[in-house]
Amino acid sequence: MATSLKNLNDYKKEGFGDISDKKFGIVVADWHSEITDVLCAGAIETLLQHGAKKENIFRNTVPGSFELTLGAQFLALQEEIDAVICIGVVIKGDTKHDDYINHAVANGLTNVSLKFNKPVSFGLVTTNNLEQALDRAGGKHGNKGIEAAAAVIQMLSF
Ligand code: RBF
Repeated sequence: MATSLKNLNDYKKEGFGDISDKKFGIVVADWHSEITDVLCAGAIETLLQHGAKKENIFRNTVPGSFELTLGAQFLALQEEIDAVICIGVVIKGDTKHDDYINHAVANGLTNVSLKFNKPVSFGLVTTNNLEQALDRAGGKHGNKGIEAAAAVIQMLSF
């Protein structure tokens, strides 16, 4: 699995604190699961590399990216969860569904983060086609799941 996760070193690690006792919720959308699974693996690997314990990482699945917000809220509501990582892939189609979903998720996750005062990351890959999404899930543009995990780690030591 690790070999498929590229650009592992492309984010800044300065200021990352100890996360060995932190608990992480991950919400993964089932749409385009062949891609969201790779993004999620990148996020989990990053957490482990920075010292998180396997038993403190809780992965949950939602049907599609639109449901990421409620999934994030369910997790953020749990006192023991310190941060939430959200993973989805929305690919543009013939209609404007992508616009509605993407804006709803961006606004929704911002609201959850502010409401619960916890880091909630936006690991939503929004692309024009499948190839662009694959490029961002272990392809030439790295793995955006890694960045989504790195973002919450950094915010935990804000
Ligand atoms: N969910 C995704 O995570 N990625 C998509 O690319 C995606 N495309 C969709 C396209 C259409 C036309 C519709 C109606 C839904 C799509 N969904 C997608 C599912 C959406 O996030 C949500 O799960 C469903 O609308 C049910 O609330």
